[in-house]
Amino acid sequence: MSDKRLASAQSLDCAGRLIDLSFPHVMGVLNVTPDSFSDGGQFNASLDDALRRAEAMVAEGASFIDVGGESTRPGAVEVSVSEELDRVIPVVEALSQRVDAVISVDTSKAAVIEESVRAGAGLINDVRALQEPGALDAAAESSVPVCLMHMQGKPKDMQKAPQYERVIDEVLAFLQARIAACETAGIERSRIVVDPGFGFGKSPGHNLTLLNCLDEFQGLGLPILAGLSRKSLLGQITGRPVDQRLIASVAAATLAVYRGARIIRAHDVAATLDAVKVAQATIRETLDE
Ligand code: 7PJ
Repeated sequence: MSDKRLASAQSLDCAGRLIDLSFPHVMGVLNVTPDSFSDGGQFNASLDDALRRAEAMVAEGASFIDVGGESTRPGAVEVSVSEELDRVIPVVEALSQRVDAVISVDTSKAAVIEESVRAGAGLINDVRALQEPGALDAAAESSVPVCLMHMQGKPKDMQKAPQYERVIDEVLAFLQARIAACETAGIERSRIVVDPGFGFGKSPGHNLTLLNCLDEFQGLGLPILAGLSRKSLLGQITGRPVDQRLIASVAAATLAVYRGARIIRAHDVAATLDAVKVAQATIRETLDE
């Protein structure tokens, strides 16, 4: 098919697990920050909860589980390396042995990248696009793919006054520069995924332009990941609080896949996967199975 939306179909080798990108995948979100579990952060209960939650998301069809030990929500403060290691590594170790999915780690820190890959992670998802000290080399020395995300500013104040001349061009230029930096460091293009970073230093208008023009990112020739699940943009559009954004999240996921995203990062895996299948079937104008 000559459709431009299928031009970058390829596969990702995630520590031995092959992800076929000729169809879109869902990445389930697993936060392991202390406030994300009902016990208030007590270690064993957290680990158990994390495992159960991950297993449920895989049963719903998640191909990736994205483990995050640092909150990057607007206004969030940074955590120390040792704190992040303590939160993330036991979960990655347990999940990589017990869960039938690629374990992705949402981190920017070199030490967390190194230890996560050693513990069995199959993808590094960095909202800072490997710009922190040592992160590029740590990722290069591993053999797993990396997701490079665009962010303007830092989580602490990124939503205060986001500004762009032309948001698409600037996000594209940033990603191109980070792809070049990766290649120079020895990370081949076959290991790179890109993400415009919805909600990371962007106004509602910037986010909507990026979503509507997501297909322009296909010119990079790399798989596109999109994360819109429950984000404040959807609250601004619908007027709904974060716990009532499922339907808006599913609508946004559908649009993202229709515009070329291959991996959708989402909290609600089953619903998102159905949406992704509708978008994919529409792109192909046929059923895959
Ligand atoms: C994203 C992420 C995203 C990638 C978060 C939240 C904020 N990683 N980590 N893309 N968002 N690659 O889920 O609301 O959009 S944390």
